[in-house]
Amino acid sequence: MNKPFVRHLGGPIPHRELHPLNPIYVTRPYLPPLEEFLPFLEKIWETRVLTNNGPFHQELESQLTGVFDSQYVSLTSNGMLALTAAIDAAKLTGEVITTPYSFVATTHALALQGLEPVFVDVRSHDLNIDPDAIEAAITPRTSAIMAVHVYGNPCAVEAIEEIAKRHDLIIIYDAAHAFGVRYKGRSLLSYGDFAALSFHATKAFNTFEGGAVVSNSEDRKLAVNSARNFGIADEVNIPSLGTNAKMSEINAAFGIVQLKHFEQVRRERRAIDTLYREMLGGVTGIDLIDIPEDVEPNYSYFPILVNEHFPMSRDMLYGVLKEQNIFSRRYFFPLLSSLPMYEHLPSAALGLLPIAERAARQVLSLPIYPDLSNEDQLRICDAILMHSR
Ligand code: T4K
Repeated sequence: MNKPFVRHLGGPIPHRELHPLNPIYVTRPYLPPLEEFLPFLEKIWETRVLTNNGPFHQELESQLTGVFDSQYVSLTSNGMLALTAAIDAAKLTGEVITTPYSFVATTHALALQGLEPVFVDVRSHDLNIDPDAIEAAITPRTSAIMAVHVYGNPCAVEAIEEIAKRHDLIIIYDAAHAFGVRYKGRSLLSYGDFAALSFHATKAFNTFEGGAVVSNSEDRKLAVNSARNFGIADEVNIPSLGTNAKMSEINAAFGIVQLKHFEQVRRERRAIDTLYREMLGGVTGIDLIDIPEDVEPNYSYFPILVNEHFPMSRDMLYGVLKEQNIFSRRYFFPLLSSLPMYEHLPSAALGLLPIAERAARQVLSLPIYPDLSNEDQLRICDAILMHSR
């Protein structure tokens, strides 16, 4: 028998041409009141400083040092180039141990720099890279560990640090999902040699497009700054290769405004996370990822795992939701190790990464964003509960 579900759509449904119910996307970017941003635009028009380490860029970098508990913050134009600049600054060679369970940017950033990703499995309780599997994959060619704080949940940072120390490896965290996350009272971004963030429109903190690298020393920050600015040292000295990964003044100014709203955004996301947990926790066939007690999350994603005890497959549920104009996403499917450019790697062989393979088959990320209405959230839960046992 179906579980009881909440009926919330009383009254006439407004006429729409394409679909009777409004579309609900996996996320919608938070935008601050436009009038807060306009004075920043006026200032840019006045000074004509558009990019190249301008005043808003410097201001946002400085404000973020407080948020990230690190003095060494370098803004970038997006998360992919934050990863690239970190890899470049770390001067990696050979093999890098990484997770197959992430967005494609993680592995592409390595491969595009001529590095060989070595995939290892994840832990079942948080889908982050398994430290025991890292240790087993180290070879004389390994130069680094590229771990991902998936959905903003902290990796096993202490264990990873201990392994890296023992084997003299660099740690780069892909922290694209981890803006504002705190672990044991400290910013999660302050762990590792480098942490690369994304400020993309779909993230908990957005600057339209944008990103940052947090490093753990002045030298590393300078190396990142050089990597994001063509490898230029000064007007006549260009000692290294580099790309253009600079953040513009418009994006930086927008970030300054957004930062004022971040705690409010976090609170609104938390309320949505709480309601999902109340309504979907305990449903047969659906597993949730628990938030550990020593973590202050940013609630940027709400993944559910649809296991074999649910009456329909994950893909069927995805389709059912879509028919009701609810656009969940399969973050992260397909598994990166199954992509055509990686499937030939020895570490990518089918069956070697069982936990990640299973998660990629089961995961569905549900809509979560500050102005997701209560009514819409109940509509999503109803649509799922209607099909549960
Ligand atoms: N590492 C990790 C672990 C990452 O997850 C990402 C990015 C990166 C690195 C690289 O960071 P960036 O270089 O992107 O800064 C999205 C994002 O484009 C991507 O940033 C993100 N991860 C990834 C997980 O998700 P798509 O292709 O799923 O996005 P899209 O365009 O389908 O957007 C999803 C929904 O969001 C739409 O259905 C509607 C809504 N949306 C989206 C955009 C862009 C809006 O309402 N407004 C918008 O402007 O990849």
